[in-house]
Amino acid sequence: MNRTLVIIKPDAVQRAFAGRIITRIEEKGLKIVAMKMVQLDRKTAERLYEVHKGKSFYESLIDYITSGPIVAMVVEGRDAINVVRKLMGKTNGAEAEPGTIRGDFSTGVEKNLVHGSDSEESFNREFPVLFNKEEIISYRRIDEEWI
Ligand code: DAT
Ligand code: MG
Repeated sequence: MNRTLVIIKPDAVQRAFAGRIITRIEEKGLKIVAMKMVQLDRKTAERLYEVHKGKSFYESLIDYITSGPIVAMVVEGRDAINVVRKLMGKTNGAEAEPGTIRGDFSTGVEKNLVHGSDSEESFNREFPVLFNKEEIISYRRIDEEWI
């Protein structure tokens, strides 16, 4: 079992894909243990994306991620980090496989709908940018023993 931080990015909220993205996570058998809609200020966005500071796309990425509401989630399950990365598809929507979220709904490299932590270390760094520990809810889903 591990946890990952998932963000439904501003383009996905604007294009009304939030529900479909949540559904894919749920139907895969992963469990949402925290969720909220927020609009990031620049300071928070800079913390979230600090590993990209100095890259050519950094300023544009901060403009984009702060441009509208996002839905942030903590998702739990067996190998959740890798499973979510597979559901998302490659960073560039034009290269992402059909059947993945980015492969089905995006052709962009920046406007690519969704974020998922890429490692446990990234999750541990990203999670406190958006959530307090108290916001995680421990509960059993009734289908857990079947997944
Ligand atoms: P991922 O979101 O697949 O983990 P990443 O961590 O390399 O990808 O980059 C973070 C975000 O930055 C990515 O979702 C979109 C943006 N980005 C990455 N590479 C980019 C590029 N070459 N041009 C513009 N935006 C880029
Ligand atoms: Mg990344």
